[in-house]
Amino acid sequence: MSYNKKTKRILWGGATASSQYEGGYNLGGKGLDTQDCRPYLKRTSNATTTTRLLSQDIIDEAKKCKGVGNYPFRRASDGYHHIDEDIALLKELGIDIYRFSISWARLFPRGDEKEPNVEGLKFYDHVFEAVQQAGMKVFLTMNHFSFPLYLIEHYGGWTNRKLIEFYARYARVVFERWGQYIDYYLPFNEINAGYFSPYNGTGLVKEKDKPYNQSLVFQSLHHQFIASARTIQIAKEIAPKSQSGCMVACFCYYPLTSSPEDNLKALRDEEIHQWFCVDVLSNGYYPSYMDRFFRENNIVFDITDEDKQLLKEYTCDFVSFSYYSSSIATTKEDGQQTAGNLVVTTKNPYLKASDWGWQIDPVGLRIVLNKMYDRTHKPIFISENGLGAHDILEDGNVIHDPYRIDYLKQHFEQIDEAIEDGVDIIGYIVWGVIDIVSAGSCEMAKRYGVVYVDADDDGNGTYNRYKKDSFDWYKKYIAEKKK
Ligand code: BGP
Repeated sequence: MSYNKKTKRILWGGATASSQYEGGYNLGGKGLDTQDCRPYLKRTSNATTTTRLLSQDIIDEAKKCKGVGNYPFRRASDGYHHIDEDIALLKELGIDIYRFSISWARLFPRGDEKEPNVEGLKFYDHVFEAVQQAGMKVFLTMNHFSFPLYLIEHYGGWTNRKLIEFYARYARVVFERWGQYIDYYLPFNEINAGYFSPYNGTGLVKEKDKPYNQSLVFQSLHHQFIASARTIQIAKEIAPKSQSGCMVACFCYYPLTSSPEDNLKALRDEEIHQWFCVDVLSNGYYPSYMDRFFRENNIVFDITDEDKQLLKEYTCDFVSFSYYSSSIATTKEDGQQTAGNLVVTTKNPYLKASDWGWQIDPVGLRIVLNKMYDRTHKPIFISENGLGAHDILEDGNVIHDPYRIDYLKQHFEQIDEAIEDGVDIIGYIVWGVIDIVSAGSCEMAKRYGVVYVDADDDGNGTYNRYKKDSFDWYKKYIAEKKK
């Protein structure tokens, strides 16, 4: 029998997230949200961590600042004022699908209102219509790392079960108003961030100088699981054609050595950091390996019978993940450390790293795709991937970014391999298709886009948009794939 390469056509896309892209933090009636309180700190060894672990005193300080000040998410890429121009650029790029998120605080400024903010509705009416007119499908992230601050301060955020109903109210508005536009959706971005980056993931505020209370971490996550199931329940009733997904950040753990201990550590790290949330949301119940983890770490939280029923009944249609780099697991803590997506890991001598120390590993993408498909047997969306790098705007407003083209090319080759392996892939979405503020470090200098935004870390610049070399490359690549 001759062997033919499979030629499955997948969707090609680009993504932004409201808090990192929109700005307009106090325009159109938007309420202050959790990301509006994260200050920009010049990068030192631990600056990234400091801006991701917020305690009430940092939030109080942020609330005193009435302008944009040192809070980059408040202006972000000024998408609020550039939306038409940006969608026109995405259309020119030729992507099939645009992933973006709605700011919860733009629709419900406090989060607990009965009725949404009309100006917020109008803003997103415009976005959905413009995306449709540009001929792109919609991949909606309903919540991408930003929560109305009022909910955090007055209800204790996701530690409080009431958030599920506030979220369900928000979800109902979204699907009643825009359900006909939504092809794919995620109730939450990288839901596993609630475990390893609680302020981003669930808006959990840290007690000053103390570690997070792990019972509250998992209670918050559990409430988001139930909010996900409620969202699917609502969407199935109002917009049954929209496909529901769950999304996690994937780290692809390798054991540092062939020792059984390192292998066991890799298994456990991958289960707890990466697979736990996928297992809950795609199977509809908590995996047994978590029982021991909860017991041994004295983690206790509340799960009702009704919760169990909802989880079981409303599992996701597809699974998805972000993937930037792979990680190392070891029982010995003496390896050299390097950064990864919201986590720190041991250096892998076989890999090069990005300007930010994230280890570049295209084969890891193929491994994650295979493992996730073997595990869930559900279609997969690669909802985030890309390279954060320093780009230089040269005379004539050109940006030469061969490193980004290389990164994308190598990862795309591995997608083809995974399709050959038999993995059912729906699509691929390049992260931060237009330069946006970094979710990890609050920097503008960490750029992912194929479109450059002329702004720096301090908010100086014209905010004009310029196409990078990678824009033309990605455009050509997609056009080829469409043939
Ligand atoms: C993921 C987030 C994105 C994002 C990306 C890159 O965690 O879903 O919001 O920004 O990682 O991370 P960073 O911005 O820290 O480089």
